[in-house]
Amino acid sequence: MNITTADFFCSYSSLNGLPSDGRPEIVFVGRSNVGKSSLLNSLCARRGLAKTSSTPGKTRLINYFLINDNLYFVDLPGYGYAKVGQGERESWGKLLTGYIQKRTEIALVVLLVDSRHPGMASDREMMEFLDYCGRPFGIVLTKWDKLKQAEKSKARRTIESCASKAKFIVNYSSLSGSGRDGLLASIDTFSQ
Ligand SMILES: Nc1nc2c(ncn2[C@@H]2O[C@H](COP(=O)(O)OP(=O)(O)OP(=O)(O)O)[C@@H](O)[C@H]2O)c(=O)[nH]1
Ligand SMILES: [Mg+2]
Repeated sequence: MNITTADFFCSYSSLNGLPSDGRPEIVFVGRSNVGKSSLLNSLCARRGLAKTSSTPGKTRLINYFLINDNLYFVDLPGYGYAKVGQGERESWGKLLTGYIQKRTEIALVVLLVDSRHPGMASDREMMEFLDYCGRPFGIVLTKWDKLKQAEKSKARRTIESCASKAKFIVNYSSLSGSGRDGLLASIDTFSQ
């Protein structure tokens, strides 16, 4: 898949009013600060398209990006951020699970897992939930550039042992763009 155009489309704070044009949606989910927005910018080769931050909890809305005029990349708020209040966390949780459960346009969920902490309970729960909802999902191990060689092998073994339902597992560095071609090819397969 070759991305020729990538534009911010719209942000939504609820499931009401999401686009109804039937374009397939590729959704990026994962813990807060795992690198979802950075991955999106790296894939689209557009720095600053999605807002990133070293502080968790940056993305607070459902953000739609129109890709090549024929599909959407969707950037979601992260889960597992302890510092937001309980009420806010619950409302994000409901938005996230409601979106994944109800949105029939979802063609693929890309679940981002921090390669330094593979196999966390919250990520395993998300995999179970995606499977329960019948959503095809693949895994991206983020921040791959931060790992030493021995850690890389260990991270792969750990994620492979707990992600048997994943359609693919890609090691990714948004800094260098390594993993980009492989991930774009996988996305292509699911967005037809
Ligand atoms: N070294 C390295 N840093 C990364 C990579 N991807 C993301 N980061 C950094 O991780 C931090 C969080 O990145 P974001 O893309 O904002 O994470 P997010 O998942 O969108 O976070 P929320 O919107 O808060 O849920 C930023 O400081 C990024 O620069 C990567 O591949 N390598
Ligand atoms: Mg974000």
